[in-house]
Amino acid sequence: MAPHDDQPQVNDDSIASESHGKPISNIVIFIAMHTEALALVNRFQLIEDHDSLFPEGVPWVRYHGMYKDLHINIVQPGKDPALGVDGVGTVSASLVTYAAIQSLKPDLIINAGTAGGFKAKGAAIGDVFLTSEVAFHDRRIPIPVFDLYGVGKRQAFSTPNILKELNLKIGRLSTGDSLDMSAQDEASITANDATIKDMEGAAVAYVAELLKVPVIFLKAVTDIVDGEKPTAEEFLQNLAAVTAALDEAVAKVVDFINGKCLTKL
Ligand code: FMC
Repeated sequence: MAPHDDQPQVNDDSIASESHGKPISNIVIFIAMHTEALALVNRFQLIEDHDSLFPEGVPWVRYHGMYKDLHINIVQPGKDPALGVDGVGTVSASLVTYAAIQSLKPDLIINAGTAGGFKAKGAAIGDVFLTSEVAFHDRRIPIPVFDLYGVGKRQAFSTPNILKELNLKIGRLSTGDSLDMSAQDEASITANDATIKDMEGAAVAYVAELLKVPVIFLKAVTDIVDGEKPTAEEFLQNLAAVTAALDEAVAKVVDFINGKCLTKL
């Protein structure tokens, strides 16, 4: 793991500065897949919102409720209307994150989900990573400055105390709209110095930055990208067990957040 990943980042003062001094009261947890969210919905005893804040007819889902002193909202893209599968990927992640921030005005966003991990960078199945930095690996625009726009590197909100107290791993996350990895993706992921790869993180970071809401990422490793097994097979095989590890980690983070202000994370 690169040593710079362990250095606490300085958080952007423009982000929700007015809420830095008071305890966090309202959080949005964006989770792409229903399987990944189910245990958390049950654990926090959240109820599905039927009088939706979202535009009529969209499949987006919100579960909400009070847990200790926190209003918790879990938001999801829901099922694709035509195909009935979870709306994974960057397009729906940005839309749902945007709509959730607009209507719920959260103090903090957590993007929780699964990811592929690179064993060469220290990842193993079931590890839960907190992310220091996110970037895209499939937005190649080889024109000066557009190239940097495409990569879209962004810092996660710095949470040195969560990292220390909860004994999580830390690494950089690279996001693209494919589960598999082309040779070009691989080169970009290496350039991004990423330990894990997913299909939503950098998109959620983009929207959070636009709307000035701090965001953190909790990603549990379902498959080893630089391993022997085919990704899709390994992902499906480990999804249930790894989701349980993700659930534990999110619950610990939520317990840690309760009663604290952003600067204490
Ligand atoms: N590559 C990209 N995404 C994922 C992954 C991998 N090796 N393993 N798990 C994921 C995540 C993505 O973020 C999606 O939400 C879902 O799981 C796979 O469709």
